[in-house]
Amino acid sequence: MPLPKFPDGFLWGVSSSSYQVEGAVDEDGRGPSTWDTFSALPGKVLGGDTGRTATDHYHRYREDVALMRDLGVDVYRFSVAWPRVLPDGAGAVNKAGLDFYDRLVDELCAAGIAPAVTLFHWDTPQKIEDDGGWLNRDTAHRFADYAAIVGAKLHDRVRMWMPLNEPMVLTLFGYGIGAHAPGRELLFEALPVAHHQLLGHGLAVRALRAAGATNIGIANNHVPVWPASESPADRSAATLYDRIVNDLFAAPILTGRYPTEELAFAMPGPVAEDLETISTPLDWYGVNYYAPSKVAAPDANGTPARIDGASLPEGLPFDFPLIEGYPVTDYGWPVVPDGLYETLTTLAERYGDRLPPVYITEGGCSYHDKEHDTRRVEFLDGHLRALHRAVTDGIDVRGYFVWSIVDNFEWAVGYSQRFGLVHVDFDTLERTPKDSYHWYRDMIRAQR
Ligand code: IFM
Repeated sequence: MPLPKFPDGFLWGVSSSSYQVEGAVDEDGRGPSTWDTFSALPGKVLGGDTGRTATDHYHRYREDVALMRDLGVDVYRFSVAWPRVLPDGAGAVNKAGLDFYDRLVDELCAAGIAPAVTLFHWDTPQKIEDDGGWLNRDTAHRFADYAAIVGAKLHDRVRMWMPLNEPMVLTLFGYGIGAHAPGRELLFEALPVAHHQLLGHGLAVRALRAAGATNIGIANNHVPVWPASESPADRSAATLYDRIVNDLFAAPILTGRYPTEELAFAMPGPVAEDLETISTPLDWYGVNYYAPSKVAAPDANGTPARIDGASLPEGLPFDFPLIEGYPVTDYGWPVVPDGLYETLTTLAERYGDRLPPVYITEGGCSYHDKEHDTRRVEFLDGHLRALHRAVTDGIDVRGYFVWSIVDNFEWAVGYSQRFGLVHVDFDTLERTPKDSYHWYRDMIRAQR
């Protein structure tokens, strides 16, 4: 059955990020990022994979833009690598690095594709990390300086801006449990990382506007949190997790407040003043949705919690039992299209008219099929039907971006997971569109 019609003007897009696709990590003056450092450490990334070559998008961007043009997307969301523009994170601009994005934006515009720019998708300049990284308040100001530089160069052609991608992941996985760069295991001591990213976001929104940029949002990931049981212990663990993964990153931006007094108290100040900057009004709000999480209180026997099959450090007040009764992707994530509907209705309930128009800035799945990825087609079809229900119920959603246009470097699991509409042979770098690419192309045509 064809998908129901989405509202006129609904944007169809695809997403990627710099470290996951670009490669060329030491070309044309790019400085090192935390992901170069982290992925070079033995045992940090599955198979010892790194983003050194990735999909070689830095050299093959014309081929990738041509694939997107033939796909018929309205918009391409990509990220600018901070260490490509400012090799030390601050100071002298690396013109060759900035020129790469200038050429990419021109190529997209010539293909009739609107550029949507993320300024930070986790590849912190190593020098910034050496100076304290996101635990250091000064990083928020350096980030805003960088935003001003990119804004000044590209604002005349970029259609959508998002300073940050998924600040929750950098906070929890990067600084909380050490599964991502920079590999710190600070548990709750990582909370200042959330505050400094949020402050950096607010400062960057203002810097972008001052540079002439318009249409600014954020790409925040949201997770429906399901308590493992009705027991008070499981319910309270789930509520705490929900506050941390969802509201901690949405409430300050949308309401100018932290979701709980305890969280506000854990943040470095001046918190009230910073919240005014953080809640600088946005033009839209981006939601990345993949799957719900089931949350329980920690195991009474002290068995360490596990997530996605990996052990978590001791001392966390949650455990993550498997969600059963749903198909799973090849990454083991449950396929729950209704979770997208739940995410959107929860956001609308919690934030009401403070929630600006929404874009789904990421949605997708990892399957290993090279060409005939029927399961990805079913995944996308199901999620778009759930999204349509939310739109019909009155939630103002204005676009959907598939993660991702091509298979790419999937962080701590390297090249073992494939999220692309286009298969990449990581030996030859040959691109082969999958069935889902053709399905998405036909669906977009039918929507017009
Ligand atoms: O690959 C990531 C992306 O970088 C951020 N959102 C989730 C994707 C799939 O894990």
